[in-house]
Amino acid sequence: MSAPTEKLTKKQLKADHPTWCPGCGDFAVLASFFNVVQKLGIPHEKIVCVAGIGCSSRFPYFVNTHGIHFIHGRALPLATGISLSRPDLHVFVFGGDGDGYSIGGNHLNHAARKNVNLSYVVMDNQVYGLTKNQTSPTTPIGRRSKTDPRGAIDVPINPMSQLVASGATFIARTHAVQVKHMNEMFERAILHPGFAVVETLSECTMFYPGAFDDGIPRKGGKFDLVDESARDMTSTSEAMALAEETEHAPPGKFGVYLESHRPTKNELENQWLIDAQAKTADLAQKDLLRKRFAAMR
Ligand SMILES: Cc1ncc(C[n+]2csc(CCOP(=O)(O)OP(=O)(O)O)c2C)c(N)n1
Ligand code: SF4
Ligand SMILES: [Mg+2]
Repeated sequence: MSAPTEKLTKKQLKADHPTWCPGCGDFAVLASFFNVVQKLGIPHEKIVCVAGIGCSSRFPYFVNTHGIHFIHGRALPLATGISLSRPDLHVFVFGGDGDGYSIGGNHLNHAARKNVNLSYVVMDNQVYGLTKNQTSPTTPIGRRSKTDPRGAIDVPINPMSQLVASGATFIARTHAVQVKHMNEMFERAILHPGFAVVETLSECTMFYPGAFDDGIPRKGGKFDLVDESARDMTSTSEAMALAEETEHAPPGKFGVYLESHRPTKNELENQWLIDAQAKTADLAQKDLLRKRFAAMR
C-alpha cells in the first residue's frame, strides 16, 4: 500500500447525504468503509469506488472519492480495467446481490479467476430493493415478492460456494449489524493482494425487514464465527465445506472462509510488459500496444 500523503478525515470522505430508507443496512456498510479507509490511511487521491445499479450501488454518490456509478452488473469489468491500468489506485467495488450474482454473475466468475487486485463488497439483502421487491438470486424459497406472489420457487445460489469455485483468493462473510466484525473483514479484504470479496448481509428494511435477524443475538439469533485456528485458511475444500454448512444451517458462519495467494493479474501483466520492453529497447507501453495492433492487421 502506498504511503499516506495526509491523514484522511471522515469529513473529507463524506459526500451527498445517503438517500437510503431509514434503517437500511447499507448505512452501516458506508460507515464501516469510512472507518477502515481512515484507519489504513489510504491516500485520498488513490481511492476509486465503482458500482453497478441498485440501492447499494448508489454508494459512489455518498463518498467523496474518484468514483463511477456504472451499468447494472458491469461494475467488475470496468473496475478490472481501472485496476490493471492504474495499479497504484485502491479499487473498491460496491453492489447488491442482484447486481453481483444475477446480471453480473458471469463477470464475478471471471474477475475472480483472474485474481484482479480489487476489493468487492456485496451488500446482500436477498431482494431487488431499488426496483421495489422482486425475487433475487439469494431470495430463499417460499419468500413472496412482486415476481413470485406465491413465494419463490427457484433454489437460491450459495454465494460462498460460488465464490470458492470461481477462484477468488479472499472470501469473507459478515453482517452489517456486527460493525466491529464488518470493519475487520473490510480491513483484511483491502490488505489482501488480489481479488477480495466480502459478502455482507445488509437488511432491506423497506421490502425485506427481519431477513437477517437469525444472525443477530439481541433478536434471538446467533452470530457464529469461523474458527480460523482450527482451519487451513488456504484450503478451497475446507472453504467449500464451510460454505455448504452455512447453506444448510442458517444463519451459518461469519468470518474469513478462504485466504490464499497466487499472482494477481496485475502482477502477471506487469511482468509481461517488463519482458516485452526488455526485448524492444524499452519501448513505451503505448508504443508496444501500437506495434501489437499493427502486427494484427
Ligand atoms: C440492464 C438492466 N436490467 C435491469 C435493470 C433494473 N434494475 C435496476 S436495479 C435492479 C436490481 C437491484 O437489486 P440489487 O442489485 O440486489 O440491489 P439493491 O437495490 O437490492 O441494493 C434491477 C433489476 C437495469 N437498471 N438495467
Ligand atoms: S429499498 Fe431497501 S435496500 Fe433500498 S434503500 Fe430502502 S431499505 Fe435500503
Ligand atoms: Mg439486493
